[in-house]
Amino acid sequence: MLMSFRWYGNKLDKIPLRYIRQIPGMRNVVSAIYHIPVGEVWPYEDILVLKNEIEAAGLLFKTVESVNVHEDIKLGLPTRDHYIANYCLTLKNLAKAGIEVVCYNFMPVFDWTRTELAKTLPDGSTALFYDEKVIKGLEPTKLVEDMEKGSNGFELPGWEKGRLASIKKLFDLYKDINEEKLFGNLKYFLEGIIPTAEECGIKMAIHPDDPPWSVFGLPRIVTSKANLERVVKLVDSPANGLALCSGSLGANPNNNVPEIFGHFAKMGRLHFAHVRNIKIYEPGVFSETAHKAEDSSLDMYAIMKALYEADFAGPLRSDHGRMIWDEVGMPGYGLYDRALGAVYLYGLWDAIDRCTKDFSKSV
Ligand code: DNO
Repeated sequence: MLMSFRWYGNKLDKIPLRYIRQIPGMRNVVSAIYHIPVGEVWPYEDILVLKNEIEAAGLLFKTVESVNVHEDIKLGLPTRDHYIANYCLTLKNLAKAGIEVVCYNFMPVFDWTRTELAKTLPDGSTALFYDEKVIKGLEPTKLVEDMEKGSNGFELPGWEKGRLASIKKLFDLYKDINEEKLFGNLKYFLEGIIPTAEECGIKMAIHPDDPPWSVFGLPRIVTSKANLERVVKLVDSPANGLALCSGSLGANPNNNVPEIFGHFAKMGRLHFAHVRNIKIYEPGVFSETAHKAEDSSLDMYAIMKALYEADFAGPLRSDHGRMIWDEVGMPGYGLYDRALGAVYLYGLWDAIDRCTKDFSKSV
């Protein structure tokens, strides 16, 4: 397991790399090139500048999150071939710079969705919160406004201004796209990029939909074990893998998160793990929480054990954290709680490792 931390680069992120380096056990940075619009090729030189900066801080840069997929690809428009060709060029440039895993998602229009960015929890910390009832009564454009207002002045990942400017037009275009069509468009995309990924040694990792159900009537397909199984078989190659996210999948209590992590890790298709906890209050209503089981709905120990038992060697990052200790940061992506989260996960991993090894020595 390669303990990792997401960083938005020196322009968008206010956390210095040297702080990240001081988190015990932290080795790898997950980042991206943010100034290139979705669909355009990431220049090799820009990737190299980022890599050099990260390496100069004593960290590795092996994982990219995300190379976003142009909406025309998800919609299956004729222009998709151009964007797929560009995507392949970006993958080649990333591979040349030593990147091993590329995360992406296939959610129409919106990336992750929340109805509140700073819900106060009983201990006074704030966390991201989702309430399906609120979504039902909301115009999508109002949600975009609310996300922007609550962002503490940061540009939220997946909620970049340019991408959401033409939201009304996008909703019209998606009218005829149901889940089956979206699966077809994902297959077409994978058929276009996986040969390049194989050739240059990149492992593609699709992120589950967050939350894992349809939002505003838009189709969402990366939602359950059965659908994940279908995704990895669309193009049956080890390069076509998953970035499983416990908080995204776990928002649906029918998803057995440790079992799903273990299953795909053993299959060799889990290329990236996002591990965080959530608390489900009622169906479709959840907030993000600290990792301890008594505060939340998911079992971090069971998830880490499933990864350990599958010999998971890929990058793993703590995910959205709460805002604690008066930190003012990008919602979900402050320093303190994500650092606590990473160390909690590392502690579990070490304890599982020690128990396993000490036990095997004593028999
Ligand atoms: C949000 C993240 C997502 C994720 C993308 C992957 O905080 O989990 O934006 O990076 O969906 O492409």
